[in-house]
Amino acid sequence: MPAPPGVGDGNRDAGLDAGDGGGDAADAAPDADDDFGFEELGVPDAAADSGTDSRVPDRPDEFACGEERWGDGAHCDCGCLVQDPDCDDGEGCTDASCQAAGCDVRHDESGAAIRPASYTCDEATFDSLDGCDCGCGAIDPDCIGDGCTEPGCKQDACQRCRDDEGEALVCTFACDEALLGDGTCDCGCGAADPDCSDLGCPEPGCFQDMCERCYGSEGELDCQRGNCPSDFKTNDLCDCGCRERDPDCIASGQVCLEPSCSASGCAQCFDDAGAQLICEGWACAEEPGAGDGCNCGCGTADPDCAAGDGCSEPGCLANGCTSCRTEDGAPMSCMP
Ligand SMILES: [Ca+2]
Ligand SMILES: [Ca+2]
Ligand SMILES: [Ca+2]
Ligand SMILES: [Ca+2]
Repeated sequence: MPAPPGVGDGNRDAGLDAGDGGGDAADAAPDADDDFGFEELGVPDAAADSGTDSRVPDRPDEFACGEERWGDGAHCDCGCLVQDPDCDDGEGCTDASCQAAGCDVRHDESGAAIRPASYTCDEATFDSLDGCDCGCGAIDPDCIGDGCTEPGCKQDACQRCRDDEGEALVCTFACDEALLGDGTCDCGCGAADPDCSDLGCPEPGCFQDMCERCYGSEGELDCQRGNCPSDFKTNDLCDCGCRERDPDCIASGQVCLEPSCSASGCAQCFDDAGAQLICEGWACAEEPGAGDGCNCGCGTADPDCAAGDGCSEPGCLANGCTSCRTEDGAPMSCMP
């Protein structure tokens, strides 16, 4: 199915892919054959690091660039006296003001970022703590752990986005910019379309009566109600994939409207035909929906449970449960 003009122009993906590459570089950091010898610097083994990315070693004192530049997961910082774990294996360089393949941000002897000639946005926006500027031809060091350079690109970290003529774009609007304010209410684009007069919805896959065109993460969708059970807004379970917000999801903060979507916090998940799917977060050894009875307390609902029966929170008890577990996941009686 071809992507519609509004969605999936590849920019977002391209940027994310680049970020992945940076993260992968962390694998290379603890290598024993590294030029700088992490062992000599007393950098603890990556496995002992308790940070969010356990592969990134602690920042050595010798690292001459801003501490947020070390192992940010996206940008290879060069000229920092110590090899940045974000640099791919064999790329980057460490001498002040050096230049090498793979460098995303170069730094001078003071550790300050050097603005490259390829940076096309106003120079005052470069590394000035004024927010992450995207689409500037080169990375703005204000972007930490994300950010993209191609004109028209958009990523979560971007605070200002631009097209190839330098005109401002709405970073959070994932559909074609031309759809903003064109007189037709576009929904599911990640940001509100003024054509919807506040009666549309921004979440990918969402539907409201006002919507005239609807988009999901893969492209345009029919503008129509989802196929969840008719009581999904009042059944006390967070239903996901229903195209409309379920008030039951407010407690979990979950907004997962696109059919077949799944996220932690979803108690029940549905596809576009209304068939129930296994949500993320299933925590029991039994297979959900395997026909082996209604397993309760498994983190998400077991489709084997009859409508209105069963429960998903560990430690819960409900009608129809054939197996139950404690808050710690241990088996327990289903008798109240
Ligand atoms: Ca970095
Ligand atoms: Ca900036
Ligand atoms: Ca529109
Ligand atoms: Ca519900």
